[in-house]
Amino acid sequence: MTIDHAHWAHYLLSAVDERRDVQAITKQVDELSIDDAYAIQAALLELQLGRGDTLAGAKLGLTSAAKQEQMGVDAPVYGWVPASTVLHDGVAPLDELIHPRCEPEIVFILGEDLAGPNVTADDVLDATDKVVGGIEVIDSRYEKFSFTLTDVIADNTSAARVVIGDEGMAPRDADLTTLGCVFEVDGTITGTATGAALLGDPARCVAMLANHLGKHGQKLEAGWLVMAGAATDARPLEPGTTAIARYSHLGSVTVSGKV
Ligand code: OOG
Ligand code: MG
Repeated sequence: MTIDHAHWAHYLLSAVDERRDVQAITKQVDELSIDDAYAIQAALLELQLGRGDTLAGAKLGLTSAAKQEQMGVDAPVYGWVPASTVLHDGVAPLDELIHPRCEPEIVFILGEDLAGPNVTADDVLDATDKVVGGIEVIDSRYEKFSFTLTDVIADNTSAARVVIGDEGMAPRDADLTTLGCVFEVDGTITGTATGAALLGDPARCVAMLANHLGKHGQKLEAGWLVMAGAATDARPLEPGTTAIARYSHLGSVTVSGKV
């Protein structure tokens, strides 16, 4: 069966615009390949850029055992970060979101382009200007926040909003594998992790993303932010919820949910 990429991109964008969850694509087609899923994701990004958005960066998802187990998907995924999704005040507009969740992120701010193939973790550190803490707000467009690998790829890996911390460090100022994070939601610690939870090394995750983009003739660009993926599971972001990610070396980042 031929998959109509533009159709499914419009389907997902209207779910965002109308703030409603929709049935997973794989419940409606016989087969959705990984290539088709990335083609839908690309068509969705084109629609967003066509509305005047720009690209602020890129992201990985499902790079930790915690996230893969929570979502029941066993492979990393790659997506885009439109500039309109970067929150500058740490306040997530819940009236624009469907059923958001929040999760801590180690974020690379690139000083140089990174183009695959053969990008290594060391190359990533060389190209990185700083490493900062962040919190991503994810918001699957699918019913019950439930999806298969290819569904979540098509849906730009549930990307919705992101808060970037204003402290940070040079990429080699501390070992990223032992960098610690304590995630606290409304005063309760819901998860703790170190950078090594991200496929052994967050920089390796970013290298995988650069190599993935290289296969499509694309690259990570200087000035972009790149999220390596959450190291703990995600938690609901509800009205009045405040989540804090406290990092060793990277300071703290806060997001709160507001209607
Ligand atoms: C998919 C997005 C995963 C991460 O950091 O693992 C992600 C999801 O869990 O909805 O952004
Ligand atoms: Mg994430």
